[in-house]
Amino acid sequence: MHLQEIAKKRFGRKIAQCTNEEIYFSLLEMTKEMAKKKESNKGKRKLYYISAEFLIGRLLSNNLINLGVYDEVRELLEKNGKNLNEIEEIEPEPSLGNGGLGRLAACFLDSIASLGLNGDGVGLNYHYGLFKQVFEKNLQHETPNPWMEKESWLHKTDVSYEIPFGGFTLKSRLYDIDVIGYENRTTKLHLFDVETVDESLVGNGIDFDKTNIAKNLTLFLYPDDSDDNGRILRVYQQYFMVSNAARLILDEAIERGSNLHDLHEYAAIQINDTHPSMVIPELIRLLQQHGILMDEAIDIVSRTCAYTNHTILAEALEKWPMHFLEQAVPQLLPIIFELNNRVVQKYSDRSVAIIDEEKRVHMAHMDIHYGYSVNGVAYLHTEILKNSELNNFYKIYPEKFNNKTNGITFRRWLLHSNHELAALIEELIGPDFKKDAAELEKLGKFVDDETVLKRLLEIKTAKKKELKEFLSKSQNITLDDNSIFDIQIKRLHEYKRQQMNALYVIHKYFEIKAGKKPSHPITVIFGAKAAPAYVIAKDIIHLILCLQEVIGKDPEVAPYLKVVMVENYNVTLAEKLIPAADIHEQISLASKEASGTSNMKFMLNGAVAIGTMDGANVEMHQFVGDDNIYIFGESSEDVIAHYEKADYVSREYYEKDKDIKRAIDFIVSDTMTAVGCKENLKRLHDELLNKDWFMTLPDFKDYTEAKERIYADYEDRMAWAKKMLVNISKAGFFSSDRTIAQYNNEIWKLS
Ligand code: 26Q
Repeated sequence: MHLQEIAKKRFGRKIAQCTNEEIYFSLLEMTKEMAKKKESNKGKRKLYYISAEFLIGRLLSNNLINLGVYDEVRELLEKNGKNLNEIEEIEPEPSLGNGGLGRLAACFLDSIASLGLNGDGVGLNYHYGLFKQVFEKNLQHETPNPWMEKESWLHKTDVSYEIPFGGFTLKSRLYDIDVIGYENRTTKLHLFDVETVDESLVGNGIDFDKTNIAKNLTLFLYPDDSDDNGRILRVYQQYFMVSNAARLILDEAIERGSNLHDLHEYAAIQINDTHPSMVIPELIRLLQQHGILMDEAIDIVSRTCAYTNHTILAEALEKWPMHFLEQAVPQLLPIIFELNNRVVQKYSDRSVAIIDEEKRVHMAHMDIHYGYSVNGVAYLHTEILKNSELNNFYKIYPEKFNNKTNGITFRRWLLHSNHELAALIEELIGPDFKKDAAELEKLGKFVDDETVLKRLLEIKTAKKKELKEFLSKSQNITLDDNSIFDIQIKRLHEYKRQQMNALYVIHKYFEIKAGKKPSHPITVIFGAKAAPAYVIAKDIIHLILCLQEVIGKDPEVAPYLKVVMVENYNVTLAEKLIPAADIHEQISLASKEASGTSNMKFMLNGAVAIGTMDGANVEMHQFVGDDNIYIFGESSEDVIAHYEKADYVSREYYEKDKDIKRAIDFIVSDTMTAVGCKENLKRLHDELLNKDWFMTLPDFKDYTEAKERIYADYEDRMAWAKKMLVNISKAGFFSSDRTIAQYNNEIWKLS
């Protein structure tokens, strides 16, 4: 290691005399150099994971861990009076994703590199990424997040293409980030950018001129998690991404010996949700330009592309109005028409057409007809796709459908975020779990070992204290580390039902006022960004922030119950919150959460879930059994039946259940309107009373009972520690190394 030489050369000083910032830049340079020396896989068939989002988080510590030099660096710095944790804090977090889908793509790259597979990621280099969230007067506001600094993990390359749009072309530029695998090779994250982008276009908050495509194309990530507020700018972004990706794929294939007729032997393309779906017609267009006829071009592309679905919310399945495509990418229209004609001629069922009667193009339909694989992201999710949501397609192509339950990288979510727990595990079962997550099962033999259980509890307490200190310094939040940390962190969406958790808080507030004090104080922690245009989601944030203030100021309740909403929830905060959690909330309306991935991170860190039978919770439940997860609520079958029969009336629950009425009415009480905005609170009150589309009220009673059970069980510390241990020992299945090995064996078949 030559950190000292780099520091000397760059700053003319010894490490001990450098500022933390100077050390950070020296480490950046050192890591980048070490990455360059690592080999990447040069096999024949190469994977291109195309995704509009790669929520990679900070990279320094993970890279040091994966290079195997973390401890060495930490010790060297310590000897020189420096602290690596403080240096980590200097790195800005690239916010190139909204939530689960983007973070999954980042975990997948880590696993692809660590398993030494031949595969790269391809996406866009958003200058401001996702907005930064600021709270003012208990409301969310959005500001830009300028994460790119003069010196960062990005390498400028000499790859550049002319990308044609309706009426103009844009010149692209490729930037690469090295993805360093664990003790293995590297791959690349390719991020395309436009040379003409102009950051001064951004005015108030995150407002900017939406029409100036040359200047705005890669300014922001579309800040929308699953509500279809699609705008034409997003079409421009998507086409820019896939046209660049397609050129890169063809260039690389040709360079490695392909004659393009055999493209599928050189490339596998994974389409991450429908955001990159235009790669299908674009590749066909480019193959035609290389002299390949339509029939064959379609055949080649269909052997190359595979599609992953991440949602069953109908409103989130992208359908672009034809006139958007006509304006932005007219060159694709003849191809999309042809693809649709072939479908319509073959199948009389209109529901499987690509273009519908309202002249909207259904991107997922194109993927399913012209891709060779369609996968869901958890067992239940895939079953719902096959049996209801995409049943008409499943009937045509049963062989294309398969499940790939999501996973997370244990490097970031255990080795990095919880060194203490990783060290204990290593002491108990040796180091093999770092490469083979299934090894965690071996922890099972310690379930009755009191010394081990006590150490688990000590580590949890230490992580709670660490979080307390961090939030106190960074957000001026005071936590009681003797309280139960009950955490819900994820994008704000009605189907994820943060509002149900908030209603429970109100319920508990009344119970405490009535003298029913919990044995342990409870801290309910939220972290969530709402899409700027998603009004009800923002109202729910407002409700939570108002509750935080009301309860915080109430001397009767505050010693027993605290609500905290952390500002600007992101990957870095998740890394600090998850290891500190006692309880995690996975309370989506059954059938709506495709998988969830924070559930896996919490489990791995020894937190216990309260959740519905939804997404990957179903598999977690199967692994840990009834004693180690708190399941409540209606089943996905019942929920789907309610929607089919349209028989749910929220007001009936409000009228017949006194607890529900009391909690809902509190939202518009004088106590609340004294700290909040009456209009917002009233709108949310009306929504719950008259609509409640995601059925919080039918599950409320069951949820309350499950909460009481889980809090009561927390009191028996040894029994609780046993639950923690069982959760950790069963988390191995949720390693993204397992997920990626399955993608490779069953879909990509890389050579
Ligand atoms: C769609 C249309 C227009 C604009 C934006 C969008 C859009 C943007 C982001 C649609 C969806 C997303 C993100 C979806 C997402 O994060 N889904 C989550 O994916 C995770 C990984 O598979 C799952 O664990 C979660 O259950 C799922 O919600």
